[in-house]
Amino acid sequence: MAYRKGNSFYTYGTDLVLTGVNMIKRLKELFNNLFTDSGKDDIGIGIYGPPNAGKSTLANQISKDLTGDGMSDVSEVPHETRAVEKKEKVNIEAEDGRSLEINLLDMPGISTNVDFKDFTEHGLEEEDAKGRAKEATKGIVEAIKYLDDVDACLVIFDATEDPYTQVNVTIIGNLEAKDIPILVLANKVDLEGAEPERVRDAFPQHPVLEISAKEGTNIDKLYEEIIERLS
Ligand SMILES: Nc1nc2c(ncn2[C@@H]2O[C@H](COP(=O)(O)OP(=O)(O)OP(=O)(O)O)[C@@H](O)[C@H]2O)c(=O)[nH]1
Ligand SMILES: [Mg+2]
Repeated sequence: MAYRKGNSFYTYGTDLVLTGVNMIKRLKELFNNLFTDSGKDDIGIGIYGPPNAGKSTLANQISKDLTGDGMSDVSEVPHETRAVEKKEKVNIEAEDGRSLEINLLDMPGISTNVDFKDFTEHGLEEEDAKGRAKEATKGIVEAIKYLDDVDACLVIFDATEDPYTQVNVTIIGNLEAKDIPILVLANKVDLEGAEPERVRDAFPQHPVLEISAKEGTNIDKLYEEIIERLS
């Protein structure tokens, strides 16, 4: 069963690389004060990553495949998911007959700062953009709090983008510090510019699976890996 291996308490201190304004202080406190042992039985698998990496597309792909229903809205506008989306009792089966019941948690995208101008660029009115930015900031805090409740994580990156970002390194670093099992997913390999090997090079300490959440590529392999590595 995929439970946290340690109950350690980490002071992440000055190395926390988020660089936003007041949010940074808040994020530091959250990371530093997460308790680990929740004593629950369900296996919670969180989908973490930066905005637009394809977390919700993947959550929908898995949820539709295994339950018949979708679970999240998908959009090219960043921070579409601004509150944690849950799908409970999703039964994953491997080809050899092994199975695992999980609660799937689609997280808001983690970012260092949220600028409402990122949304006006996508055509939102200024007032709506400011509201979205506020909600997105809350969503990031919620996603970090949920580190307390997840037993394992899928960390998903857009393989067409530079994997060596502060956000990506911070996500991975904090999951490692809390001994949460990780499977890294290099997504969007259907796109011509995808370079999944760069994701592998950036995080050689973790297994990396190449997927296209949109097209469902390697999703069966993902089920095998979840059962193999995260259960
Ligand atoms: N080509 C391609 N596009 C993808 C893939 N996965 C997601 N996308 C697109 O990437 C954009 C963002 O997808 P989402 O699933 O909303 O991303 P997210 O990580 O949930 O984003 P936030 O909720 O904003 O953090 C959408 O336009 C998707 O259609 C993929 O495997 N291939
Ligand atoms: Mg989303």
